[in-house]
Amino acid sequence: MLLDLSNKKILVTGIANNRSIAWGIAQQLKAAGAELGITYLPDEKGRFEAKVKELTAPLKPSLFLPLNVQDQNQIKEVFTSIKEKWGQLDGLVHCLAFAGKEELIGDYSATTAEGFSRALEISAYSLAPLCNQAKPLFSEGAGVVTLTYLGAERAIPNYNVMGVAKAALEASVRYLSAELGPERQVRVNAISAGPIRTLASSAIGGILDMIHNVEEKAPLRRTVTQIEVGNTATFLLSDMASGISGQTIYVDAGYCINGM
Ligand code: IMJ
Repeated sequence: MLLDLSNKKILVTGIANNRSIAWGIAQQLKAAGAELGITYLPDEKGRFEAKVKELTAPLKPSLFLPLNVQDQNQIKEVFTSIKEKWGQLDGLVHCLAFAGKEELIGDYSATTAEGFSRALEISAYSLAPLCNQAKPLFSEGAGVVTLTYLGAERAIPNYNVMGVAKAALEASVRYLSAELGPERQVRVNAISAGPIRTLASSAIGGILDMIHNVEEKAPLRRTVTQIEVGNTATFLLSDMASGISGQTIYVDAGYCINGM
């Protein structure tokens, strides 16, 4: 085994279906020997719960919990369960984002205050309260990984308020890194993934053009897979990455180095 995560207990958020980047991450963490906790977004019909439960069953998660980050009580309950079951936490994987469909098309200047607040609350702010609750449980050398996108630093068509949210998320990674590092060597990093066909991207106009553009122009002349992002997350949560914190690591087939 290239990377050893045995004896590490890691919470993975943001699995919606078998195309989720969080699913690629969970599979690779498990392959490296980690013990997993999985969260799902609770909805009235329990659709995500059933789907995510079936999908993740082969990974034998020792915790399977509802988590809507807009509900502070659910955040608290997740970490109460972790404290009871594990007593500590070695890794936290944050793969949560949401903006209203109408916010992801057309003019950025048309973003409403409510749309802006919701996108930033779910996609950026949520990392802070999760880290805050996890803080007393983090073991020496524990790691936090979140997902970002190039739209945080470049104006990418239609990414709009999500770009602003990802910029806030990347800045949060630096502030959380500064906060969590000193006491117990906890590291916080972001992975900037290239475009992948997922639930979060399939609904978006122009995603296929974006993918074709990457296939033509990225140094590797292809897109990346959820598994490749999963391998990088596994590395970042392993002791092999003990000197890396506060960074945005690009897993994008080299796309972002291009001038045009
Ligand atoms: C999203 C919007 C516009 C352009 C986009 C994307 N490109 C890529 C994405 C070029 C790659 C996917 N991405 C990086 C995201 O962060 C997506 C977040 C997202 C997607 C949806 C779709 C369905 C919905 N709300 C969403 N909120 C966030 O209702």
